[in-house]
Formats: sequence, structure tokens, C-alpha cells
Amino acid sequence: TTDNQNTQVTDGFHLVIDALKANDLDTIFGLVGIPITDLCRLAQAEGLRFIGFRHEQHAGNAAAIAGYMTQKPGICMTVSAPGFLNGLTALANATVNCFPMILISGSSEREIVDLQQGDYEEMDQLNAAKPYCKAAYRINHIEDIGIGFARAIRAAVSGRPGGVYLDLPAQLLAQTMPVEEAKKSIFKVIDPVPRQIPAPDAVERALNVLKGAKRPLILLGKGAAYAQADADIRALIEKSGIPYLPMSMAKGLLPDNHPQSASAARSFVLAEADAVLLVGARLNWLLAHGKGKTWGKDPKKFIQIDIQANEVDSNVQIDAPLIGDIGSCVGELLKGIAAVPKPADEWISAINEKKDKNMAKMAETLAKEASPMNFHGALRAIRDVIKQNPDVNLVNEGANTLDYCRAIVDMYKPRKRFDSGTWGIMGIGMGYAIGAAVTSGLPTVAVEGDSAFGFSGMELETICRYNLPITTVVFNNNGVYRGTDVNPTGGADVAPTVFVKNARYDKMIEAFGGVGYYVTTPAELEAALIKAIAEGKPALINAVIDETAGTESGRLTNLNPSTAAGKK
Ligand code: TPP
Repeated sequence: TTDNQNTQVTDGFHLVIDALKANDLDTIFGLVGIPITDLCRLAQAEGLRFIGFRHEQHAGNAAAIAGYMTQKPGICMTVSAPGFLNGLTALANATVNCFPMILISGSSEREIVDLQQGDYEEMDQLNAAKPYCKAAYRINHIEDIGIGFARAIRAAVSGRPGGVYLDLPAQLLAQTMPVEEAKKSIFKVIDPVPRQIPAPDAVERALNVLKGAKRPLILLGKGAAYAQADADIRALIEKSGIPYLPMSMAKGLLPDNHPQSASAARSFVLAEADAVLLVGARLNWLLAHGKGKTWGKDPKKFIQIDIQANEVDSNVQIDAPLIGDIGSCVGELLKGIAAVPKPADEWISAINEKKDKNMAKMAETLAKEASPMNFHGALRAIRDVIKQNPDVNLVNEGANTLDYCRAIVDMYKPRKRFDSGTWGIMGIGMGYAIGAAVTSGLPTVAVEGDSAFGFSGMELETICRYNLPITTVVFNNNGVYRGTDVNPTGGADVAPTVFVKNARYDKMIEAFGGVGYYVTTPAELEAALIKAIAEGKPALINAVIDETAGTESGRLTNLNPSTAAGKK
């Protein structure tokens, strides 16, 4: 357009798109409405990919997992107040998991919001977002769009990655400025993920701890997977000969069948190791806070590689903090690793003995042909299919479904497993699956407890609409954890954990043109999954699981508070 002086002008809509494009952010996961509908249309018209969801939480989860896979902030776009709040859960989850994403939300007029005069979708979104993300910004003037996006991008990906909120008032989108000036205001952020080299004395301290260790262990967290330092991490493990344990989302960073993997002897190595090198893994609840029974009687020395200095000493004293980006820290350790003696033979053989025993036990359990099908039978089938299709992205949530799948289904490549993560959250399923499929273009399998699936099930329509190569497997055991509880009063309401029995989840996807499968045996499940992956079309496999199988809260039974007074 031109203004009355005949200079070419542009507007906020165009500059937002230009800022995304300038930074190679080519996909938006979102949900339209006032004031962003035209912005989303324009994004598509300008060649960006817009993936429209049915609920903002799942758009946010898709953006978050895209960020985890690419080291670029995933972009989620929402409308004001309720749309923003729906996206906020995903933003908070991304921040807790250290996934880089930017939640961009339209917002109502500042003057009215600030005087609380009751605007359409009135909400002070900037302040609502702040406690739940790494940074929150608002752009008030069109001249600041370039700088605003630069701040958001940098905040999301530098240092410890996380969620960033970016508030775009409706008015901003309509503002205009001369094209020539506008062009100069938009730029590509230089070195958004700067390397952070560890201090030499910290490297030496870490190597000295390893030199003094008799029973060393390396623990890989999803930070290690995120770092994309795959070759160096593998070299460090193989050159040192130190056994390693992958946390859930670090599975596949080295193939799970690697001889140095101590996964099958997890309890043993955590209890018995005398020195532990944490690589992008935090000593949070998932690692029993680094203390107590899990970690055995004898004192341990910890080395911790983390980009965030104040992660150190969060739960126990860290003997050798190594602060920097994981690639640089591992690179420095590699230079000195030849001087570290190999772990004692007794340590390695003790681990191997435990592994062999536990793996034989698991093989026996997996070989049992239970009817009705249980978690083990179903996961044996999935394990075999994933082994044949190592490029498949695997999304996983539920309680028993999560815990057993993590233990049974091996991963062979990095950043292929996406799950409930740091919070143990339900509802990431379809969002992560869509984000992973869109980002990679590869077949994606979501292994879902029936309760877990319910949180994002409506996104089956999104999957069908974009014809994504996603196969959702619902482990249908009629309820949360199990399907067997009864209402002790004999009243008409079912127990709090119970769903409609024998629900036909496979029919849901048929409503949108996808392929539904109903399976009751491991052989049927295996055949359906092979077919669905090969066809590369939206599919849902309703896998009927024994409703008596599984335990309350899966492996987390002990986290349920209990009172003697309440026991009947
Ligand atoms: N709400 C959220 C957002 N996150 C949670 N983790 C929970 C509730 C509590 N929760 C933990 S696991 C779970 C729920 C509701 C569902 C477990 O049932 P299901 O997905 O069917 O898995 P199963 O144990 O049958 O494998």
C-alpha cells in the first residue's frame, strides 16, 4: 500500500511474518480467531506452514517438541485470553522440560485491559505468562517488531532453552510504517545459540573425579539428546569404557542395544556407582533427587555438565560442576579422556551379570502369551516393529503404558522418543505426534494409555486434515491405570478411575477419514502397526488390554499420599 505522501508502507502483519522468515522459522502451530486470523492467513500466503489445531494446548506442545528436535524455537500462535491460557500449559511444560518455544498471542487493547474496563477477551496476558516461562515480552510499536522477535528467539534458545511469551496487541498488527525503514528493522539473529566453553580448571577437576573412580557411571538426560553432540557423546562413552544410563528421552542417543548401556541394571548401577557424570540430566524426582535408597549406602562423587550454573547443588553437593554447552564440555573431556583409567573389570562384569539376569527375566515375561492381551504382550509387538523401523518417532504417555514402554521398547536413534517428560504430564500425545511428524516428515507412532489419549484425542481431526503419517495406538484397558474399580456405595456413578467399557476408539478416526484398527492380540497389533506405518496415513489402533493388568500410577505408586485413617 501507499500512504498519502505516496511512500510505500507496510504493516505489523507483514513485519511479524518477515521477522519469522528472516530467522528461518517456517512453521506456525496455532489456532485462529480475533485478532490473529489474518496473520495466520498471511503466513500461509507468504509460504510459511500453518498447522491449525482444535485446542491451543496441543498446538503449543507441537511447537515445543519441534523446538526440542531442531534447536530452533517452535512457534505457537493463539488468540487472546482463553486461547492464550490454553497455550500457557504447553508453554510452562516446555519451560520445565527446557524445550525452546515462543508462544505468540494476540491481545486486547492495553488501555482497556489496564483500566479493567471489560474488553473482549480482556486479560493481562504478559503478567499471567511471566511466572511460567523463561521470558515474556510485549511489542507495542511496529518499529520494534524486529527487535522484539530477536529478544524472544535469543531468550528461547540461548543458555538453558525454554518457553518465551511474546504479546502482540491487536493494534500492533494494524500499525503501518514506510517499507524502506521497515526492511531495516527486521534482521536475522546472529549466533542465537552461542557456544559456552567450560573453564579449563573445571574440566581438569571433572577428569580428576573420573580418574579417582572405581565404579563410574554416565547419566544421559534429554539435555544431552537436545545438544546434538551425538558423535562426541558416543566417543566419550566408548573411549572411556564407562557404562551409561539414558533417561527416558535420551534413549536412542546411543542405540539401546549398545553393550555399554546399563539400562537393564538401572537400580544396581545407581546404587553401586562411586562417581556419576551427569550430562544434561537434572537430579530431580526422576533421579530420586540424587539421594536416598536409590543411590545406595556409599557416598558418591558427582560431575555435572549443565549450561545453567544454578542447576548445580540443586539437591546434593556436586563435586565437579562443568558449566558450558554440552557439546563444548564433552569435547573438552574427550581431549583428556585417554588419561582416565578404564573402569575396573569387576564393575563391568558385575553390571553385565545383572543385565543378563534382568534381560532373561524380561524375555521370559515378554514371551508369555497372555489372553486377554496385557501391556507386555502389546509392547513386545511394538518393540519388534520399532526395531524394524528405527526412524519412526515414538510418542509415549500414560502410566503403565509409559513405564512399560520405556522399559521394553528400544530406541536406536537420537531424538526419536518424546514422552511425558519432567512433569509426567498427560496430554502431550497428539501435539507431540503432530509436531514430530510435521518437523521430520517421518512416520510417527504414539503409544497412548486410554486416559492419556483422551486429553488430546480431538486432534485426530488435525492429523487427518493434514494427512500426517501418524499411527496412534490406544492401550484400552477401560480406565485410568486399570478398568476394574467399582463405586463402593453401589451408586449409579462409576468409580473415579473408570471409563466406558470396550470403547471403540478406532471408530473415532474413521469419522475423519483415517483408518481404524481393532486388535486383541499381539500378532494382530503387530500386523496392524506394520501396515499403518507402511501406508503412512493417519491411523488409530485400538489395542484391547486386560483391564486387570497394570498398577495404580504405574511405577509411581509410592508417590500417592495415603492415610491410615482413610483405609476401610
Ligand atoms: N492430569 C495431567 C495433566 N497429568 C497427569 N499426569 C494426571 C492428570 C494424572 N495421571 C497420571 S497417569 C494418568 C493420569 C490421569 C493416566 C493413566 O491412565 P492411562 O493413560 O490409561 O494409562 P495406563 O496406566 O492404563 O497405561
